[in-house]
Amino acid sequence: MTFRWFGNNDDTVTLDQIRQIPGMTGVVGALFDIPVGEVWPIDRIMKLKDEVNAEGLELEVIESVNIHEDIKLGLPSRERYIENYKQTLINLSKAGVKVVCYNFMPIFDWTRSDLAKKLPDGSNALSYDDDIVQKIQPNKLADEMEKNARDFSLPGWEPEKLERLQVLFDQYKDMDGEKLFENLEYFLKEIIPIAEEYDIKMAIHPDDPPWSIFGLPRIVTNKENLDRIINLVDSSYNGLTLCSGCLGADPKNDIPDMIRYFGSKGRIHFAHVRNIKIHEGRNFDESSHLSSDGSLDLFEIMKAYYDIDFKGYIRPDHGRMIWGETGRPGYGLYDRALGVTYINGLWEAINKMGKRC
Ligand code: DNO
Repeated sequence: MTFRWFGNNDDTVTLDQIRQIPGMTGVVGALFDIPVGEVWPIDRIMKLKDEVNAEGLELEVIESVNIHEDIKLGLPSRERYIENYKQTLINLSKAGVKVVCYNFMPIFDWTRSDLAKKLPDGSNALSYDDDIVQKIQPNKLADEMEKNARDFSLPGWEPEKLERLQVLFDQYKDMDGEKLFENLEYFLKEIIPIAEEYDIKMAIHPDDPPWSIFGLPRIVTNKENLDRIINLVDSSYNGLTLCSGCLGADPKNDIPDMIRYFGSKGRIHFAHVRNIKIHEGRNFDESSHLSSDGSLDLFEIMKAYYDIDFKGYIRPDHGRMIWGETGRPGYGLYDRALGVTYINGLWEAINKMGKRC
């Protein structure tokens, strides 16, 4: 069981608090200040590892080593960024990292229309309203996300990228899903041999939300495409971060079925477990983890992980802000800690009651 942590200078949650969450064994971290595309220096990685280890926690999962846009665009300059990526993987392996989560979303990472929507119980949560997102100018949405991020820089929404939005949109003008698949294949064919050699499992994160926004293609969206991705390079090192909340935003995605399917192939290396409440159309709020609060059945999800005898890393995903907590949107302490306890409770009950099917 792991918990995402943004580092001493950029998180309201401390390692000390994290290790007091029952059942917690590790932190999911990253070097957030290294510009996308540059090599992560070994001494910085070791420093982070030492900090985490000093609190009795492991640092075996990195989320994310982000992919430079030139790789997604398939530009000739991708070669340099791919070489840097390989070196980063080698450096991470020297620090004992086992899984690297990454995504392949053009320009934008996860997208929400409201970072603090007030829910009926007085808590607030991340929320997505497709009518707003599809109508707003991308730079306006980016400005609003930045403004509402409470002075935290949101991963995937790096200011240097947002400054170049127009240029990036022009570069993506002729990009479609097929070309993006080709560029992902090129990247994986370069990276996976290194991942194998250095024993680092690559775990692609689904697109959030799992459909096209602002006319940009998105391909990590459903079972068929995930299957295609793991077959681009047929290696167990080419695997998935199975994020229930991202994929679950599309009701056509049957999450327990996907867990069984990809899990039985040994391709799920990292499980993100969270719930969402889907409203009309493509609108949803991030609810608490509890099944009855959202649209996903967390019992069925954990049962599927049990059935595949899941041995990978898991973390609660985003949480609401509750009990007056303020902090990084989606990443407060309390609701995520409740999520951990609930996930662990489900697991214990399933384990003690259960027979695998
Ligand atoms: C948002 C996260 C994403 C995720 C990346 C993985 O909170 O789920 O930013 O870390 O997409 O590369």
